[in-house]
Amino acid sequence: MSADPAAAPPSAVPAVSTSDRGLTPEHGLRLLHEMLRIRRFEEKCAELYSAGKIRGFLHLYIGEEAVAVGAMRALQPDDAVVATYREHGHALARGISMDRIMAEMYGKQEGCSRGRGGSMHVFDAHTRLYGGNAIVGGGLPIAVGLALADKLRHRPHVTACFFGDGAVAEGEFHESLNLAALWTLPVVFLCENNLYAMGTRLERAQSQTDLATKARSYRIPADPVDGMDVRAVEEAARRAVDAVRLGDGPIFLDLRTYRFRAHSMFDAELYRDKSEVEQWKQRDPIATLTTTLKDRGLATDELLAALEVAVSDEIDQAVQYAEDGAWEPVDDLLKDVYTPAEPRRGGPGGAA
Ligand SMILES: Cc1ncc(C[n+]2csc(CCOP(=O)(O)OP(=O)(O)O)c2C)c(N)n1
Repeated sequence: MSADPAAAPPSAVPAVSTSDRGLTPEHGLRLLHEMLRIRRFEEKCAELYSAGKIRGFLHLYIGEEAVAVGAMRALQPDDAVVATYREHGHALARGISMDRIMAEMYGKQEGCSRGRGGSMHVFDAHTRLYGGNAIVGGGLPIAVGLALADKLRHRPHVTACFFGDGAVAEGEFHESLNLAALWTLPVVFLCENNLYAMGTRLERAQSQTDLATKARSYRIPADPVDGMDVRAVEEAARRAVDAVRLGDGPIFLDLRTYRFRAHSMFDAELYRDKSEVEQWKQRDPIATLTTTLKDRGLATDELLAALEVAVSDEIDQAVQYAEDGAWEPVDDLLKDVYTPAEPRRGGPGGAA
């Protein structure tokens, strides 16, 4: 693999680094717990996929946990979230129960999308998590629409829009950033820049690989952030969310991260060297935070072991919940597919 600047681990980028700032044990352990829940949940999902319990597509977020966990901490319960098909972590960090997410993975009707969405379409109106979207870039106009609605109704909410670096190649990205800036909409654009769109490396598809520059061309303030450092993400997201809530328009964060696993369960990973993956694993956000907590005497081995046990118990319970769940009855399959027909205005076949 070439030694271009984009290939360097994010220690080379001007990141907001917070690792030496005041970190309480409660806060640190909470961040670690959230990231561990995502990591172990997805490891279990990979296992269940091989066992044929989870079917369809499965895209793992392993390696990128600091982004969802750090960013989600900056949001209020009434804020809106839009994510991609790699969204299990966002759903967990947003507070949707692991039981309902696992049931969704199984396709059971107890799932948060009633089993109709599966891995790529985790949705929960209650927490304002508006998906999960299989279409690359598809979440961006939805986020702009949500923010427009909030603005028109004078609601003080922010929309957090997560998307991958691959989405910047889509027209929707440009249309969305343009309108969000033009109409001063309350959106935080969170680009999960893991350098690859499936097997296509950023610089193979983009003439401008500095994504913040793209955002700035729409007069949107934009910064790169170390996406492997959960505290840096949290701090950058908090600053962005607070500023956006004041009403000055959107902000863009280029979160430099890396996925440790394949793009999906069908990917031989012929486009990147194992050594590159290993290099990024040195910056594993979970290992990094664990070391910080231990070095500063904020967590003991016993405490960390107890955290693992708690996560493992939660996963066991979620799997049981999904196993015990029900399939949607065949008679209901067309329910909610179409809206009920309304009588035509102007009589049969008449014009409106
Ligand atoms: C509009 C559209 N084009 C192509 C695809 C096929 N596709 C699925 S995932 C993907 C790569 C997207 O990469 P990125 O946005 O960087 O997100 P990541 O998978 O790295 O999280 C592509 C091209 C799609 N789902 N939607």
